Amino acid sequence: MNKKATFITALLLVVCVHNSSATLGDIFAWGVSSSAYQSEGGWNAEGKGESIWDTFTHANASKDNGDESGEGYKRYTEHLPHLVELKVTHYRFSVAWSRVLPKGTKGTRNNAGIQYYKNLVNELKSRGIEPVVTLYDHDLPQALQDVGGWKNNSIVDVFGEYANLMFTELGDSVKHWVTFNEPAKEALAGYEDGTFAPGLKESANSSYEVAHNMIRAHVRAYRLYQNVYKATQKGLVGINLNADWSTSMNSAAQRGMKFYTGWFADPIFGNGDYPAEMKSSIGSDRLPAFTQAEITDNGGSSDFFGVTYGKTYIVSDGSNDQFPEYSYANDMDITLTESQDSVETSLKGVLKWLKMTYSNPELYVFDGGYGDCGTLYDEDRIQYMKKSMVALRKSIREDGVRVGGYFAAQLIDGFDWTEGYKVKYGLYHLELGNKERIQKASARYYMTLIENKGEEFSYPAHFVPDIIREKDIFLREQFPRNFAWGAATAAYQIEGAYNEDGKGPSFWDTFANNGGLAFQQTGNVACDSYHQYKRDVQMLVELGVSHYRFSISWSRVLPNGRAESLNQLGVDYYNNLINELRANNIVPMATLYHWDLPQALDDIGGWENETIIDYFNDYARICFEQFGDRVPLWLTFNEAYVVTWLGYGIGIFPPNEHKAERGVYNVAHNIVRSHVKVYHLYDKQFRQHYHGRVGITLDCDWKEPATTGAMDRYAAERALQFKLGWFANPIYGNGDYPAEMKHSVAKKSRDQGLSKSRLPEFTEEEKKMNKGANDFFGLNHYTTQYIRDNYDNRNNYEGDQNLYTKVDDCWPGSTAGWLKVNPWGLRGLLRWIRDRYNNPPLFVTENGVGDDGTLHDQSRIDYYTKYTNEMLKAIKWDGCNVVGYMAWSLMDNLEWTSGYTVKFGLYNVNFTDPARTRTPKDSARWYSNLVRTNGYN
Ligand code: GBE
Repeated sequence: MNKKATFITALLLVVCVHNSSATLGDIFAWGVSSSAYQSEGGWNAEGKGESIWDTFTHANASKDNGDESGEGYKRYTEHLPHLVELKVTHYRFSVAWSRVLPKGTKGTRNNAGIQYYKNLVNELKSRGIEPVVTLYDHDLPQALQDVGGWKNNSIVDVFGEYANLMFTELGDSVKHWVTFNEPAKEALAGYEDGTFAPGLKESANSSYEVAHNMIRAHVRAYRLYQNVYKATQKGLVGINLNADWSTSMNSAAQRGMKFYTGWFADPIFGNGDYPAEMKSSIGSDRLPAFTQAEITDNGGSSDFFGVTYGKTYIVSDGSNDQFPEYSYANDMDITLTESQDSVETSLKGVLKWLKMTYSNPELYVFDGGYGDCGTLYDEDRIQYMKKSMVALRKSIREDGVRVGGYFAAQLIDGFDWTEGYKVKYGLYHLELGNKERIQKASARYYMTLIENKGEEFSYPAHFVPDIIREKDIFLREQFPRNFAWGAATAAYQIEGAYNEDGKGPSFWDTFANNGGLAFQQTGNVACDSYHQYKRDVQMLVELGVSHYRFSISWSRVLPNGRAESLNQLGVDYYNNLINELRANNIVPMATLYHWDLPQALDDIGGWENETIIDYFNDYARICFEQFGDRVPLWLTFNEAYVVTWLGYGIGIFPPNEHKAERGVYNVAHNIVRSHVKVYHLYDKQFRQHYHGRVGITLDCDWKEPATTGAMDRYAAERALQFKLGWFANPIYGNGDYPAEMKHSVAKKSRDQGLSKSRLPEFTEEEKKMNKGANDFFGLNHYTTQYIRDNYDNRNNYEGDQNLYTKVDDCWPGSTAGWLKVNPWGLRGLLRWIRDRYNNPPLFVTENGVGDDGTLHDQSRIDYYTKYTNEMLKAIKWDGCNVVGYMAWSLMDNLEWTSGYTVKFGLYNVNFTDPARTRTPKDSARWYSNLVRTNGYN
């Protein structure tokens, strides 16, 4: 090897070593961004003047506005813990010009507004966080707009005065200034297509004028700082520009880069003038010209290059007359289609292009942000940030780009300019009602990223729980052989014949006939299944299911609820139904109590009166005697929680009692004891003859902690214990109420000054009887909520839990207001039951979704597909002992207080037709296929 070659090798080595050893941590500012109009609210608080965004949003009352937004103005100190938690080194916020100068000009100073930003800066500094202050983020004072805004040349002076004020007031503490945020966006959206304030639909001519003055205003502020403040304050002044990328850098793409980014960047970072591509295409009559002095002044008028990177496009030359005359698109003359390339490509491409085009400026990377519907477990945003990091590392190490900092967008969900509150960008969720902030998974990712100084790290489970991470995997496997597929109904919802053949009234008959249901509807006829049970069974045959879950109407069998009133015609009805099922090889699963208490028993106190335990036992005995030879699966109760809480707590269901403090606990106590007694009755007297099995159906939504923090995890556990464990822990657990529940109610009771807990106690004997009083677990499941720890000062069943409950903004709704679609919740709940109750054999006894009854019910097919697939994951991956699944419901029916307005059926029922004709929906065909194939191939 000759000397020269060695020298070159050594040189290369030095260069390589230098690049690969560049650690992101050494050189990085790690920040997060926000912007005034998007987050401050307080739009007219303490002397703030109106901005063009106030005017623009107020012009259309039906649109969202930033009036209150996250109440950042009032609650800015609440940002601080988030910033500290993230361990950001820098926080970038923008000043609302009209908050410090209400009418924009220096004579209109508002001390309260100035003080607000001073306080914010001081609070940041005291926590070691450097402020990065943007002077202008789209919110021009309206008073300035009234005299022409950015089109009036005098705005350059006025902006200079505003900048001067901010440098004077805050400059001692602020080392990074950004004059403008994304000016190209405003020039185009505000003046040509009108989607941004001031909402003008003029032409590109206006956009060019506006941009011209923005550039001059930037230069004015920059030079002012250099001349007056730099020596003492020693800060940096830059600008933040947009940049998109294209899949290949052909001449059209190059023109596109110059039109969008170069428009501002060539004057400020390049030769001081507009790009040649723009000048030649637009022409001097439409593109304003800089004077020679301005060109000189423009060049080099920025200490750093802030860039908001966007998307990657496939770019080609535009075709003739594709765009309107005098439009920016026509001037630029390119055709864009969005490419599937990831942000990794766009960011790396953009940074390298900026380096090459503008002589290697120091770049501040302002994440464009990832907009979504606002889920708390925002894995997609994490993936987006992760890819950005890959690009950043490569840009620094392979392309030698100088990066001074990375800023995630945004700190908190807020007002998105064009999308209002529909699209969210925050690392922290903003609860629109109470303005609470909730840490999202992306915040956990970002704080870990900062901790690792931008290096790759393995992805800990605590960012996003595995059930959520695996939600988009579709499992193509079979259900176990002999898996029980069925459909479910309930007596009051389908039978009708409410006073026929000797049937006595239940308290739902009374409630409905007193006008308690929507539109004064009743179950008097319902689906007329009392007369059409053969058609019902035919539908089950069409579906190909092996099981039918129906309920027995207590007051049809025992009109006054008591054994003495046995009604043979009622017994005959169920015999007929059961025989018809058996004749068609369908296994009957009978629920003894699906909410329809005989009115006569309600008259003596219903479930509050413990004599009910014996009445229920007599009723159960009669059912076992009459039907037990042909019914192998029994459920004592449907949804003990609903019977208790809706009937006796919030009183929206009969008997409409409001006894949330104590009564509900007694009702639940009687229900558990009723179930246990009936279980032992069957066990002792019927099992040896009939070999059937007895369980109870409990309903529970999944309760996901809103964050993975310990307090929220305890809170979610508490929520599950209070709702499901209340009944399940005695029957499937240790025989007693859950420890969490006993503790919590006892404490609240003590705080209230009571000598004894409001929660009743089981005797030791009862606990022994409770424990194991089941042959299987019946679970109704529909939806999910997030849970946060939150002190609740009410002394009642809800207050005892100390929770804050919310749903995810991304979960689709349904016609049932309470039912948000969240399939992975089922898997979470099945695993929880597996862990808490020793993996009992479990039937999902109800699951389904409500709509308006359409025959083409794709949303129901989607719901069933995803929920059953999560159930399959629970079986295959988690070992949950799920043995069957009953779709709710076989047919549209009386949806309790909602009447016939919400439809859950696989079959449509025509309720205006006296014949109550049933028609299969698309979901019925879909379900029969699932049942036939027993899984997903
Ligand atoms: C089941 O309950 C029932 O067992 C079944 O009979 C019913 O048809 C099916 O779900 C569909 O709802 O004012 O709208 O918020 C909420 C599921 C009422 C649990 C809805 C009662 C959920 C309990 C009243 N809830 N339901 S509101």
